Amino acid sequence: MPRKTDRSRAVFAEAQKYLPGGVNSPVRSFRGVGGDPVVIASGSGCRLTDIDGNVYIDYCGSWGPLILGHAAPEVIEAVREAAGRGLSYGAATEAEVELARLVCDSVPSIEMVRFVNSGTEATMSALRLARAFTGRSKIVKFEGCYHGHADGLLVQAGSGVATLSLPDSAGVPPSYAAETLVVPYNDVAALETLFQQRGAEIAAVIVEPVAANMGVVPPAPGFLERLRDLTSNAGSLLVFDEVITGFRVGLGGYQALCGVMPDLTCLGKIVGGGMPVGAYGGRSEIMQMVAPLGPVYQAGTLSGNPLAMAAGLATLRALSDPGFYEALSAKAERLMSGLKAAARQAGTPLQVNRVGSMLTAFFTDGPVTDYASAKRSDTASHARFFHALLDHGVYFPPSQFEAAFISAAHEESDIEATILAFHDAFGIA
Ligand code: HOZ
Repeated sequence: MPRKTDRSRAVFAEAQKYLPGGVNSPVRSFRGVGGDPVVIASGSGCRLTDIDGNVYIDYCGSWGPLILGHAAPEVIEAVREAAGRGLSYGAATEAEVELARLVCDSVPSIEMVRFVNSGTEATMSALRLARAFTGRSKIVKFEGCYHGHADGLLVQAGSGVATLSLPDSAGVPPSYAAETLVVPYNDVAALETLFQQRGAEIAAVIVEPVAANMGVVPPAPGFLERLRDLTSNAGSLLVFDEVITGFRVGLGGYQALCGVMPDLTCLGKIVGGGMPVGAYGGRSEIMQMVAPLGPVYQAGTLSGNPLAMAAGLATLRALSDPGFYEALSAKAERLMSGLKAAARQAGTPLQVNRVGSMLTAFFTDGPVTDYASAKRSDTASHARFFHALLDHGVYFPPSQFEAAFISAAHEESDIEATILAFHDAFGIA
């Protein structure tokens, strides 16, 4: 039976009168896959329900934060309890100290942390700090990595910018963009050349230690280690953007897995348990330059918001359950092998990149190791696959250049049901 979409379509038509593109964040508009977006009524566990009553097994997970699934009872209860005591004070709270302690205890390189309201704020502020600390202005980023939408970081960016095939953003003064130097991800030779030529000008290199905004692309062996050496030798800071990988691949983020310690780390998504939160932190010596201790100004009315801190605390506490990450990875591995087997049986060229509980299926026959190879993916095939999954009750991120996420709320039976949907989507049922 075809899905009912009347109400979603009507609401989206109305949305387009008032919201640019009908959305508050571009990739939600389905422009990368065509068709009208599904308008969501509610989420529970691993399922989303749209306003027409269709139910989907969800692998978008609000783009990463919902590692415990939708409306996880312990998170909702914590937020309810906090809300009963007021929504915001714009003043110090105990909860923000508890969450800060938990972050510093969990993420190896973070000695001090500042909470902000989004990943964009975290990266923007971390780079201001890096510039102040080094007294230099150039920033290095990698093609296809996405670090939020601050001016100067929207240069060859991934995520929605890649989904919409925008070269870069309009409205960024060329003088800002000129402060950003761009290198292909995983390209050690290009990095070495850049540092040889301009090392003394570079304040910081910002990198997603596992790229996830061009789809999931793991770092090549030795890439992050070499990056650490080059930045240390040049007196530049290394900034890990762990907005996606933080608390996703393990309690200590990807740095704890790979053993490469950045100077600064940016967090978001899971640290806020589904509420709007970002954070940046690192060595005390650097963090002490942030106002009011030091001269780097950064502030926010809702920073450290009590509801957000409550959601973050409840989420992070659940992650230390023994075997939590192993169970997530096992489910992701099963999903990936089912997906690969279905594609093989259908004769569809497909590469699946997976790190822990995040994965991307690229419709291409060559390995995907950087932005250039990610862009070789056949986005028309991806779009057909996405819509076929939707029709079979599975919601994947509506873009080729994003990660799918498995949560603790996905049961084995949900994974098996999804694999059946893959068979249907590839026409081999
Ligand atoms: N930049 C987010 C994904 N990497 C998209 C956020 C959203 O549209 O909600």
